[in-house]
Amino acid sequence: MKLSLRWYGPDDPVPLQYIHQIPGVTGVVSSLHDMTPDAAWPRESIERMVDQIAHHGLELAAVESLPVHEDIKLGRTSRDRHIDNYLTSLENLAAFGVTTVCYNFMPVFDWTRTDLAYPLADGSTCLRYDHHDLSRIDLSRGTRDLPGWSAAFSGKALESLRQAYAGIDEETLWDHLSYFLSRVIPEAERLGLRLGIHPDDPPWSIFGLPRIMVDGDAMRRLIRIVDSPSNGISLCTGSLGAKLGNDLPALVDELAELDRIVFMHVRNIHFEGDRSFHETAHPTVCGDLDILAILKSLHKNGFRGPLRPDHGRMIWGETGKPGYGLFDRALGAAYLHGIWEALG
Ligand code: DNO
Repeated sequence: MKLSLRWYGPDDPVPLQYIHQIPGVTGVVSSLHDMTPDAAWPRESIERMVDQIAHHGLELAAVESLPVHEDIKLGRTSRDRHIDNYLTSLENLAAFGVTTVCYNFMPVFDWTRTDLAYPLADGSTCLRYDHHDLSRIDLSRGTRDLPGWSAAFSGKALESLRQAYAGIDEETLWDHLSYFLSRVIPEAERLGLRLGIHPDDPPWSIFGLPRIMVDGDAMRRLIRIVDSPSNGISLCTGSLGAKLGNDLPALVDELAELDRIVFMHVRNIHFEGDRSFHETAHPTVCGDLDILAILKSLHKNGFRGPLRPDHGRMIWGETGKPGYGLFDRALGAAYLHGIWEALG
């Protein structure tokens, strides 16, 4: 596997130089964060990103993410234009040696939490989700009260998006995903790229919006839509693991054997109750997911893709982007590297 860290580009408070100093880390995963999903990614911008990363002795191990325009998820008539842009971006990425691209198909909201600095007994803070707290958030004035999304949507903009989704149930969303994949995957295959869908985080409906990438059955259905090694999964243990009943070591074993895991996000969580959890440090002993068993499943099946420690806590007084500070993710990377080395 290729041990990597997420890097948010030149504005990330964690510099590439520090990432390069973490033992075993050979790459970063990144994106062009100043692009909007309306336009194709220009070659010059991709080249600049790749060069900057290479300049610090690292490789761009995956693009996370190449966002899917909302009109594609909504199945609007403009979707073909946006898919054309997507194909141009893929072609431009392939021209600079990118092989792995992560995306998601979550309506309106990407990952969502109700607390970005939940205090733990040891004085560190972490990300927490509680469905009861989420359901009490009033969206009529936009996302100002939704942690991490405060500036994203005005009340009006959000209302019109929610109305657009009112007629879209899970099956319709699957249709829209199938349409997208049937156009994009053959091109990706031709370009030597592997696309990996990120599971929905959390893996259940929020704010009445449909969410479909929630469990093993959804992953199995996804890979059958277009049967190609380019149609894969960015398997995030913390996202899928939040749903009780998702047996991660078994699922990872099954999907890795089929060679459909193209990218791994590894993090641990502690269940608090029904649709309620908080994130913990990465080791198995710190949370409710068996991280060692998950890595064993990957190793057994010869996983060679990028793998990154996902969200860390804030420790040692660090401040920064919630989930994406340096210290706890670096500890996570060292832990994952150690396991991999021990597996031989
Ligand atoms: C959260 C991340 C997600 C992920 C996207 C992929 O920390 O895992 O934001 O990048 O869902 O499209």
